[in-house]
Amino acid sequence: MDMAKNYEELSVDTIPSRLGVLEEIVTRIGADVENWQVKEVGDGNLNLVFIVEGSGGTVIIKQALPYVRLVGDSWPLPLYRAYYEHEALLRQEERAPGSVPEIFYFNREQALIVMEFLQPHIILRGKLIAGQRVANLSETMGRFCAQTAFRGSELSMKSIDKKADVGVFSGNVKIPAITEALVFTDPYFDAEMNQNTPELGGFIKKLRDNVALKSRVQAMLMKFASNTETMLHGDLHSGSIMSTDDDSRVIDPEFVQYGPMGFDIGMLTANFLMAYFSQPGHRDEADLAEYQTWILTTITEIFEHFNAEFKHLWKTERTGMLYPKSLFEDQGHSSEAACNDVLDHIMRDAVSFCGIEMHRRVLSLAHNADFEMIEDTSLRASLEARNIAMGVELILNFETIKDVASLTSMAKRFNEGDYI
Ligand code: SR1
Ligand code: MG
Repeated sequence: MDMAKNYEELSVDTIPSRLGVLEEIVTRIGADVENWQVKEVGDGNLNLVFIVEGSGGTVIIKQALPYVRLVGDSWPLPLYRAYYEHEALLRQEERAPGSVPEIFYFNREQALIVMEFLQPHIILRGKLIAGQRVANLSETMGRFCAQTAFRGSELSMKSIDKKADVGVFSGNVKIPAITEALVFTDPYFDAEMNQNTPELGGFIKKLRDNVALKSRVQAMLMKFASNTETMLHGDLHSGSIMSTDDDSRVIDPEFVQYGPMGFDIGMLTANFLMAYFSQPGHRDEADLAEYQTWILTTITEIFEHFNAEFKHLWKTERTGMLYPKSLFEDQGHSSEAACNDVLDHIMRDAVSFCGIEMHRRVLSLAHNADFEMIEDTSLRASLEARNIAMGVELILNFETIKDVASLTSMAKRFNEGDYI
């Protein structure tokens, strides 16, 4: 492990004395360090997160722990992930301006990032569970996915820069290894850390006996591990988005790596679908259908914005070695069909990654609150079963999902089904 020798875990008590000497921080919070109010608010699986409020303002301090917080020090995890997260945030701001929090300070040895306190933003997942709508969400997320996918690829970047960047992030090995195991592998056998709602028992056995399914998931893992199309967020779920009623920002890219363009939008879609399937556990019949429709509309619009932005960038920023204008426009040939092919390829991958993420969040470690908060386990299991069943269909029949309309009508069909 890369445990830096001077690394020291921050605490509510030590933050004022340790960080109150730093100009970059004092200018954001105020020099009256003795009056700083510090709270630890981390509710994620890995890190410490503090809100520090002073007379001059408020900031967020995120510090990586040398182990997985969810599990404890029996699972060590390198601190270097904070370095990659910081590098990812810089690139995301460049590629999708305004989409991530502003960074005020970074310390590699202490694995800490001091950043903008987003207010009154809260984690999107909480809003989806509470049945709240977020205006502009689909536009923000569709554009974020398209801009980071396009501008982080050799459609846009010079090959020499993109290859060097792949090299930069290739050191982030232990973090993708979590995804490789928890997302792509553990759900499909009786892995040690797996958890599931007990009533799903027999249904899961059937899934784990499906050899064609496991094989197809492994093919997607091969793609995830070997393909460097673009820089991914790597963990784009509704807990990695903070929203108000009309503004959303993307946080927490420590799972960054170069990978397939369909990965982020596929993971994101899965998390909206899990919000969709879990709704009967959170609301009455009175507003259930309308809210579920809003979620499906959001998915539809994310893809519409993604496609529109991608096509726009294709026309205006295609400066890399892929699909060069010298081969198309300069020869008097349209590249529109080629762009549509690339979008089809992204859609196919996204659909498969979506199905896999739908499985891991109910079968492996690190479940989603969307389902976990449903106390009645037989209701929870019946809703999770719809989600699992749709995941299987997405993974095995990805080629039949040519557009987002097929995806949302499939979701409606599975939402009516009884699978256990
Ligand atoms: C052990 S880490 C579990 C999960 O938390 C992160 O948010 C990622 O989703 C990871 O898979
Ligand atoms: Mg996270």
